[in-house]
Amino acid sequence: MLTILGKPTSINVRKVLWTCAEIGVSYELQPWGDPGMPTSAPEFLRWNPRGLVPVLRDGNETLWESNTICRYLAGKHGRTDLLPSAPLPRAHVEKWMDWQATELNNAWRYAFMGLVRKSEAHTDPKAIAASGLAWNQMMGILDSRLAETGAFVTGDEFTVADIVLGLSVHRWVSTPIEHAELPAVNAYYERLSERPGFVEFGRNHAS
Ligand SMILES: N[C@@H](CCC(=O)N[C@@H](CS)C(=O)NCC(=O)O)C(=O)O
Repeated sequence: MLTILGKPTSINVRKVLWTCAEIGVSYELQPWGDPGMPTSAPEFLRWNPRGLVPVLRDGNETLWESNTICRYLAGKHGRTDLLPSAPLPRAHVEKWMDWQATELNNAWRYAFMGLVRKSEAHTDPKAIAASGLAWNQMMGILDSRLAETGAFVTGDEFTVADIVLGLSVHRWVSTPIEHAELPAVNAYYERLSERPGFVEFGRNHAS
């Protein structure tokens, strides 16, 4: 039995929950990060020294980093549609996931923390505007790619890259910045909404 550690409101936990839904694998969910289950607890830090969710426990093994967990689950269950085994198609999936975790995430953080989380450390209007601009620019890169494929980020097939990017697109759509006109991203959002996992773990959440 798999155990997923992490509150289901977390976007990174929801990547893993959506992946499990696509694969059809069952799990126990322990909502670490919710009140009364702090990720700073010594017990939790033994599983992830960064004190962040999600963490996956599979038997005696422990994994952290959401994108890695999604790839592990696809690989473990032989889902070569979600994560190709051939080196080049697989590298393209990994490329978009790495881009999501680094460039895209760095762009949205300030605007999202200020506008949605109402963080007192993120109230500078200039920094919010700069983050919104950088976020739209990153989403423009995704829009160009989706306009080429007319389907999913690596081509005709839905992969784990679309899970992590789909949740990022939902965050962009649901954050009150001035949104760039990105028709291929909007079409992608509707295409992903045909998948129950995206509706449950993405679209139905506030951000
Ligand atoms: N790079 C990590 C980031 C994980 C992360 O930032 N998790 C947040 C929630 S989305 C967290 O654990 N925050 C501390 C907490 O909620 O207690 C991953 O992708 O797994």
